[in-house]
Amino acid sequence: MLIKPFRPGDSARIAPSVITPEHVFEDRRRLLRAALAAGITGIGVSWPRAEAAPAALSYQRNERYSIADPPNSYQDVTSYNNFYEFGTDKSDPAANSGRFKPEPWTVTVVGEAEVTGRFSFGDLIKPHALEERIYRLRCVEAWSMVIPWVGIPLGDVLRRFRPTSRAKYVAFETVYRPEQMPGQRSNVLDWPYVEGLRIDEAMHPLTLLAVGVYGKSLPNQNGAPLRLIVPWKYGFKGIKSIVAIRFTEKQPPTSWNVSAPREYGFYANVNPLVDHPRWSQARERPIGRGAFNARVATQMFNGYEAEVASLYAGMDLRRNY
Ligand SMILES: Nc1nc2c(c(=O)[nH]1)N[C@H]1C(S)=C(S)[C@@H](COP(=O)(O)O)O[C@H]1N2
Ligand SMILES: [Mo]
Repeated sequence: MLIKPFRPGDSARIAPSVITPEHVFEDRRRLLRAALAAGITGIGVSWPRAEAAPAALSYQRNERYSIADPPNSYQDVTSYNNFYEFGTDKSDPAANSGRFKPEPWTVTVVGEAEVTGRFSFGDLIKPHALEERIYRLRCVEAWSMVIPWVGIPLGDVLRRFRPTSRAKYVAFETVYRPEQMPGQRSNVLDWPYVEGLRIDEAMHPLTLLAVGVYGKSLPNQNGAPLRLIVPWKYGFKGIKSIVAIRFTEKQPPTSWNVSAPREYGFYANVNPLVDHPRWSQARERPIGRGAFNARVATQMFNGYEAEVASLYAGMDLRRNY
C-alpha cells in the first residue's frame, strides 16, 4: 500500500453517531489495578488490561490452529507495521503511536442483532478464555510474518449478540482520533478505516479477535486494544483498534476497496493465482528470514485451503478478489 490511492468520494459507512464518547470506565479493571497496587499479584488474571505498556496475559496455546513455523521476533512484529492512522512508513506506527490511549475503551454494537449497545472492553472480553494462535500474516504488499496472537474466536463474541437472520455481513470500524493519530490528519485514506466480513467468514473458527501478541496485551502499533485477524486473507482485512461492530444485510464498504476498487476487493483472500494489477501475488518475502530479497511461494488461502475453500464454493475467485 505504498501508492496513494485516489479518493472515490463518499461511501456509506457506520454512522458517526455510533461512535461513543470515551467516558465509560471499566470497574473491574480499576479493581484489578487496586489489587496490583496493594501488592496482590498472581491472582489469576485471565483477561487482559489494555494499557499503553503491554501487560502479561494468561492464555492457552491452541495447537490445532497454530502453524509450526517459528514466530518472527517481538522486535519485527512491533516495529514493521502497517497502521496508516500513524503514518504510511513501516516504522511510523511504532514511532508515532506513543500518545494513543487504548484505555478506557468502548465498542458499539449495532444493526441486525437482538443484543446491541455499548460494551466496555472488559464486557466483551471477560466471559471468554484467551488462546494463543501462531498465524502467518500475509500482507497484500507480498511480505509475510509469523505472529503469535492472543485472542478469542470472533464467532464466540459475536454469538453473544444473537445476530438475526438478516445479518449477512459484519462491519467493523477503527477509532477516529486525529489528535492521537497523526495519520488521520492526512487524506491518504477516508477515515475512519472500515472493514467487513461475510457472516460465515466472521463466524469461522479461524477468525480471531486479537487482544494480545507474544503473551502481552497489544502494543498500540499492533491495534490496541482489540483488532481482527483473518488468517486466510490479506493483512489489510485485520482492522485495528475497533470501536464499532455492525451486523448488516448488505455488503459493507471496506477502506481499501473504496480507495482503489480495481486493486483491492471485498474478499481479499490470499491467492497466489490472482495477481494484484501492479504486482504478482505468487510469492512473498518472509520478513527477518534469510536475505532481504529471499522469497517463498505464497499458499492458496495462506495455507488454509482445506479449512476455508468451501466458504467460496461456486464463486469465481478472479472476479471475487
Ligand atoms: N485501522 C487500520 N487497520 C489496519 C491497517 C491500517 O492501516 N489501519 N493496516 C492493515 C494492514 S495493510 C496490515 S498488513 C495489518 C498489519 O498488522 P500488524 O501491524 O499487526 O502486523 O494491519 C491491517 N489493519
Ligand atoms: Mo497489509
